[in-house]
Amino acid sequence: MKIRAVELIRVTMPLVAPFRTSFAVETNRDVLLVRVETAEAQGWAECVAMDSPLYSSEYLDGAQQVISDHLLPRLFAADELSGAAVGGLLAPVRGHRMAKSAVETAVLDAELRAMGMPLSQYLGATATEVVSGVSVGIQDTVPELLDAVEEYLDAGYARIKLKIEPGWDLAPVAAVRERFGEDIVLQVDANSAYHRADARHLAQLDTFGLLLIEQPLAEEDLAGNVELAKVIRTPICLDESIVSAQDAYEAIRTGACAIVNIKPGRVGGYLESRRIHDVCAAAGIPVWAGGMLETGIGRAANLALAGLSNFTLPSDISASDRYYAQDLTEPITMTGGRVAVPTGPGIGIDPIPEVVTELTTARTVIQP
Ligand code: NPQ
Ligand code: MG
Repeated sequence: MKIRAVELIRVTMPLVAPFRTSFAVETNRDVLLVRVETAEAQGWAECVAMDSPLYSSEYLDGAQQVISDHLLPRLFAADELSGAAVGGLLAPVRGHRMAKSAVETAVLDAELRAMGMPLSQYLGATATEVVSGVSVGIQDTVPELLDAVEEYLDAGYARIKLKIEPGWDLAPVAAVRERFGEDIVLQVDANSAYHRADARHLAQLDTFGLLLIEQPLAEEDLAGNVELAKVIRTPICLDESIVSAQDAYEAIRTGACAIVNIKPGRVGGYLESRRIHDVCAAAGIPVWAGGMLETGIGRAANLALAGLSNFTLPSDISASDRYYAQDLTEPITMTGGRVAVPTGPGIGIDPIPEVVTELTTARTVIQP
């Protein structure tokens, strides 16, 4: 396989409601789509970096520049390109995993479409549907939070994740438990908003029967989680801290986490995601599929991955309408708390050209 051209498309997606986390309030999701053209097929992927480097150090303009100036030239220079070869070709470039993931996924999608093979099959997924959870942003008041949670439970979501930060943690969690009872599956995500010194405070969450607490401490503070785990009983799950299979191995070995959230963008792609899945499976550590407010393009690919056997906890893969009134693809839907794994070749879904055109803010074509 050889690449003929790559198109980089920037799209702005209005969110159905602002999404507030401990690091930002988003009202629009800026997205970078990567379209790879080969003689046999085209492949699509979505770069999950945010417009600002607030979730992690990557951001969209930076990712786009790395893709055009540093990643694509290395792929153009290769004689026989395949999805599996991309990782090795891009390895000399340090970091920039979200950029690498988008490029690798688009190449893989083109290859699999040409072969007629679904990504789920290529990755070794066995499930045909994935348990769907929802991530609920920080609200201005507890009553507003309760309304939001009620709406998602009524819609059928199988698990609720509350975003937390200092000042928005014990009271909202207590109120949700009080209102909806012990039976709802509930977890929290701090996006690195706490410090080691908050251990005693976080231990107060133990009374609420949470499935897990996600990324309580700074990305770099693996050892802090080992200390925290001695003080709290709620299982610690890492998101931002795990950017490779090596990290996952180290975090598990040292006791920094009991659960891992896998986001392909964060770790450099679907193949590294599978390696993390395998490392965790071998260690008896459950994993689940995270989300980065993807459009249907990224969401479809995440579903393929989430079909692997050690994805045993509910995902952050919600329906399209959780975030977007109009998705770039046919909407991904949730019924009975589950979302279907796509069955078509490659990522199994196509962007709707008119919708992409309407929401596009910039596009460039890069050729060998
Ligand atoms: C998480 N996602 O698990 C992330 C963080 C996150 C669904 O909670 C724009 C782009 C806004 C990416 C907000 C969920 C975002 C974003 C939050 C990612 O930590
Ligand atoms: Mg998270």
